[in-house]
Amino acid sequence: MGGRGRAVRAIARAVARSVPLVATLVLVGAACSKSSSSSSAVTTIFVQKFRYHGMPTTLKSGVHQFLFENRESLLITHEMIPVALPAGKTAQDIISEAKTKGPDSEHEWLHIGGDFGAADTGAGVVETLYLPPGTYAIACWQTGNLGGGEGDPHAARGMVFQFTVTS
Ligand SMILES: [Cu+2]
Repeated sequence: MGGRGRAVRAIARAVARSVPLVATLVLVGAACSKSSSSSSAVTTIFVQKFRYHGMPTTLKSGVHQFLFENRESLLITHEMIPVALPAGKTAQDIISEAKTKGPDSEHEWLHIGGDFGAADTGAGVVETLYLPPGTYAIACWQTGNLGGGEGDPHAARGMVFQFTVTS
């Protein structure tokens, strides 16, 4: 597991240096094939038109690895920040708070994996998370508009996806 952890960090550094996505995908595959753990699948999640695609609504508790890709057609920065939803809260609460309080509303939510890096159009970021059972969401509080300029945080525009982790 330690070797794999180093590989994951190496991939994260490679992504940070904006190595082309194809190379990143090959590295992810190599890291995956060496692992004997059953919880090592890499789930690809991509964003298009301010919506997350490919994120399961239910996951088993454990270590999960996600490749978050920005597949917009125009230049923009997106992020995939995993947060825990307190009892009674839903993705709609994240959207509502982002609408009324703006980008700072991000800090109202418990960040379960820290602040993962953002991805510009054409790039990807690998996120490794330990997920205990519970209710979570991924969301984006970036404020750019497609092709340039600034606007409401993307969470206010609906870029939030809720999911459940079971034991
Ligand atoms: Cu975004």
